[in-house]
Amino acid sequence: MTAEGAAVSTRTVARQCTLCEAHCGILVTVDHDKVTHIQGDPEDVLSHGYICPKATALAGLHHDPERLRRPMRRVGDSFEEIGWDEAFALAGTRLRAVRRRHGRDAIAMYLGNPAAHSSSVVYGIALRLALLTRKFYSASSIDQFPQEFAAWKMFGSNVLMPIADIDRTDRLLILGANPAVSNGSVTTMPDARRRITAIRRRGGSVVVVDPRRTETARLADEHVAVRPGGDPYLLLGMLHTILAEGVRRAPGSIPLAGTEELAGVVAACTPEEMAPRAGVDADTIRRLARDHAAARSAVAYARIGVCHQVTGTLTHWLVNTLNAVTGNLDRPGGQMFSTPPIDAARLLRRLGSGYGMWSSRTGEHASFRTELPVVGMADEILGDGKGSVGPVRALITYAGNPVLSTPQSGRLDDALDSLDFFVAVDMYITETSRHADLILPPVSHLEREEFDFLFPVFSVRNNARFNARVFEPAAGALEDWQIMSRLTLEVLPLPFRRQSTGLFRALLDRLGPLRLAALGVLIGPHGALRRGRRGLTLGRIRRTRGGIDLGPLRPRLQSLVATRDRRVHLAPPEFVEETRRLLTETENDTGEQEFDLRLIGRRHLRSNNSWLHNIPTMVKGRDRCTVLMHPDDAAARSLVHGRPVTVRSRIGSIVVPVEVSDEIRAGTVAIPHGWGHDEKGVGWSTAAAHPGANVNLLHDPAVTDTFTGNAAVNATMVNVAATSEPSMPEATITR
Ligand SMILES: Nc1nc2c(c(=O)[nH]1)N[C@H]1C(S)=C(S)[C@@H](COP(=O)(O)OP(=O)(O)OC[C@H]3O[C@@H](n4cnc5c(=O)[nH]c(N)nc54)[C@H](O)[C@@H]3O)O[C@H]1N2
Ligand SMILES: Nc1nc2c(c(=O)[nH]1)N[C@H]1C(S)=C(S)[C@@H](COP(=O)(O)OP(=O)(O)OC[C@H]3O[C@@H](n4cnc5c(=O)[nH]c(N)nc54)[C@H](O)[C@@H]3O)O[C@H]1N2
Ligand code: SF4
Ligand SMILES: [Mo]
Repeated sequence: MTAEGAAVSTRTVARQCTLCEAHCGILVTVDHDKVTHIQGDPEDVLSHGYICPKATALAGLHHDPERLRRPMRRVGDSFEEIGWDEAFALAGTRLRAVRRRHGRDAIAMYLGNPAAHSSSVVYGIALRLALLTRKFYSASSIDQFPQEFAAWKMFGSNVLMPIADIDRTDRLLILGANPAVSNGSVTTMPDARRRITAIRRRGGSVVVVDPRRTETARLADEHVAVRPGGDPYLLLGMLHTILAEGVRRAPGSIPLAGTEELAGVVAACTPEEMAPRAGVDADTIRRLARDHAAARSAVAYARIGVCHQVTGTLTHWLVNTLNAVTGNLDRPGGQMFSTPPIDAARLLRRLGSGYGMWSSRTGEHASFRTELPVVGMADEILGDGKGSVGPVRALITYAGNPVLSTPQSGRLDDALDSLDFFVAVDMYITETSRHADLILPPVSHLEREEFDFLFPVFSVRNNARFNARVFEPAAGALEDWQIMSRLTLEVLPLPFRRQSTGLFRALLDRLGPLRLAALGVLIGPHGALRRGRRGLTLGRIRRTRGGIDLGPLRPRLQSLVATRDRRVHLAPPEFVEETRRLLTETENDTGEQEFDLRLIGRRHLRSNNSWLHNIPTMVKGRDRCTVLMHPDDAAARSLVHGRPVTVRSRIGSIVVPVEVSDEIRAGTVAIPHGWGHDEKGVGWSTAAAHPGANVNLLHDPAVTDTFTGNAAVNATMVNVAATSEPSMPEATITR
């Protein structure tokens, strides 16, 4: 599309922002080869013109001189540019040597968050399959593993994570999510603020359960300042009240199994019993239950705040169960499943969960989804004499910065240096990739042309949108999928390697994610193969500016459910057993009086996990890597707003400014993740000038969700004291 009336050199391209799950539609205006403006696309069928401040960072990223454009090979303490052919040959030789000497499990792979935001991810999975390694990790094990595990046990497949139909609900109960900032996750809701406000405007109500009075809580009718980790008790108390008053089933929905067992376990969970554990009074628990049951439609939606708890899986089970027993499962305004153009959930639901197929070398963690929890990655590399397999000797990271993103007791730095070979597929020299022997940078997000496989599955409305290229890739530049495909060829056990590589390469180059997407759309539920001439093709989606709206979510669990008896399981035995065990546990006494505050996380509108801090507009203004603390807690420690403090846990300590505010529950403190850019040798100077501190140095990798090994970074006990650290300037914090 070319803007009318503008000079010929100016053009505007409609595409999506691929920085977070919301995937908002954007209009990118370019003058010659420079982005001059990015705005929301009012014609986008999902985001209707909304964007957050991060969207403009796409321009900063594209033009960032520090973004890598050529492969970099380590020489001593620095890097030098090399050609692609040389780079892949080097990767191939070194990876194959490691495999020959130490076996296939000696090569590990970490797949990071941004990989999921590009259809290139399917080629990442191909590489993973070609490696045949059991040491595979991803951001999912510091993210939604608990949600997937609960879905597997209840609906028969981990891919069947229900989403909140917030555009039609009459009552929204949010636990441990801050969509006003995150714009939704595993429920894609661009412009969450407007969508949440709309619930109230149409006469519905919104309740936010969160230890912090968040940006979302400020939009709600009610904020319930739960104790961190208190959610399962709150939900058990609510279920006790509801079951005493009778289970409802969504009309036309599939049978629910296990209601009696469920009633058995919640019988003892009176609101009075649960109140002290939840940190919420009994009357509130009872009222929240009755309001949820009485609403015309209602949906409980929980996300990262509760995933990052030792009770992550249990809480997501209780959330789904609360929706089911109030007749809100698979029903408009409740918890639903999408019907996306590429029906990934339907295609993948029979694959099995890969739970317990193998375990970590220490035996501590079982595989899930055929991967191991990332909290154990440093251990796996460093080895420790325990375990039956040798340590990991080589690593491939793809779009990940685990040094900042994952708790590894601060040992990942050392672990990465001890590897025989490390290749990072990343466009920056980060806290992680600075340890690599080879860095392979993909094109910038604006040089990609693709069709998203994943997030339409989690959208609040069915839709099909194409992502157009703003710039042609620079000469010789490669997309992630091309890098993945070349690495795959290098590690495949090909006969006559030299001769056959050319042939396979030509084949893979011809395929590509776009061709796969075209096929997926064609055979999908809206595709031309099923719907005839009115049906979708990739070409039609591509030609439709702003995408195609495919209507509201439709009840479809009956056709998706993958349990053997085709019923929804409300009382999986292992969840019931774990609940009984928790209920007999006396108050969480860690025996560590020394650590008297509970540390949780928080996200900010201008941050995106570990990697937007090199864009000046994303770090300007106030210091955001602060420890947020209640005035009573600050006063008890004589701490002054804005001054540096030392936050210490059992395993580490960091120095950050203290931010005093009554928006956080007393006894709780919050620090954002993704900071700590002051490591030697990183290639992002703006980030390094606004370093913040790495909160994951405080979190204990041994503290995980009981069922999945997902990192439980909202369950860490810390203490906070004034520091005399001389290097720390006093921060300006404006509110
Ligand atoms: N304490 C604490 N830790 C957390 C969290 C928390 O709440 N608290 N949240 C967790 C969550 S939910 C997540 S998802 C993880 C995320 O953690 P990671 O998986 O490490 O993901 P990012 O931090 O987003 O890192 C992205 C890296 O990918 C690179 N990159 C960006 N785009 C591309 C691309 O298109 N291609 C390639 N090849 N590289 C790219 C960036 O330069 C950056 O180095 O962090 C987790 N860590
Ligand atoms: N701006 C921005 N947007 C993002 C990201 C980002 O880094 N920045 N990251 C993206 C990613 S990878 C993800 S996974 C999503 C996450 O999306 P959200 O789940 O919405 O993430 P958070 O904003 O971290 O919200 C978690 C909330 O849980 C609360 N919490 C902590 N502990 C508990 C507890 O025990 N109980 C309850 N009830 N609440 C608790 C925290 O106070 C916080 O408000 O966001 C995505 N969007
Ligand atoms: S919410 Fe912001 S970062 Fe996320 S897709 Fe929309 S514009 Fe991009
Ligand atoms: Mo995430």
